[in-house]
Amino acid sequence: MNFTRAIVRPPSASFAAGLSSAALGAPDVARALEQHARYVETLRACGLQVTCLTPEEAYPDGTFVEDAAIVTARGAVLTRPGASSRQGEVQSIAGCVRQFYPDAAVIEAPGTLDGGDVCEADGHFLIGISARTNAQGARQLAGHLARFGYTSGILDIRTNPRLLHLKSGIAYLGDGAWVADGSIEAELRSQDGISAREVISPAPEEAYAANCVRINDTLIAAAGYPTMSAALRSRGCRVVHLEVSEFRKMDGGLSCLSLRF
Ligand code: CIR
Repeated sequence: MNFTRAIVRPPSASFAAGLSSAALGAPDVARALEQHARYVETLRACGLQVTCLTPEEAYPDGTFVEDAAIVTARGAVLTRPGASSRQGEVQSIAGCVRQFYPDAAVIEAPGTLDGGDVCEADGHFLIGISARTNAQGARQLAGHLARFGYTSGILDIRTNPRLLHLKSGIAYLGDGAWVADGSIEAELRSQDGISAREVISPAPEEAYAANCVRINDTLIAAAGYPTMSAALRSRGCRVVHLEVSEFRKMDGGLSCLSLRF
């Protein structure tokens, strides 16, 4: 998909009160705002028109906008995040999503779904069942995607302690190339409906760098993971590295910070 737009929301003053299992200490909100500003500049430099929502103190995790909606070339779905503290984020972003997708579908209770568990590869969607996304949510999303004319497949990552979300461990780079954490590579390769002709697997100490984002001809990757950077660069595509240390402290990464469409 060629992206022309993105939706983002800078972190709010309450950012440090969000959910985290990272045990890396509290994030510095001022530094997070700077890192977010560089992220937005990079999206703009990739040619995207960026809609920047107002930070909301009521939702410390609200900067991770990717979890609140699935946006595709053919339609959108507003999610129902698995963490109850995050469910209000959907209402808060719905008006903006509906400006671009007036008919956006919704995930309904008892289904739960986080956008971080959804990875598109050339019109096929991998949906992770995780601590946040349940089977009903995954099934509802698969139904909406089928209506849009897309196919999908489900991966169960509940027993994988390394992954909060599916996209904590995989990223699609295009042309059958993936990044995949070693703990999920075999399962990825065995999925029907995708081509995995090349899989880059980060070294265990660089596992966080698996979460990268392709925006048209540019790959945005986390700064500070040299082996992964070398592997991405060797593919010949343009790679931009961004510091996201403060988002990592809150279990978030590059993909979670935007909705791209
Ligand atoms: C959370 O635990 O929900 C947030 N602190 C981090 C969400 C990161 N989102 C993502 O990976 N898609």
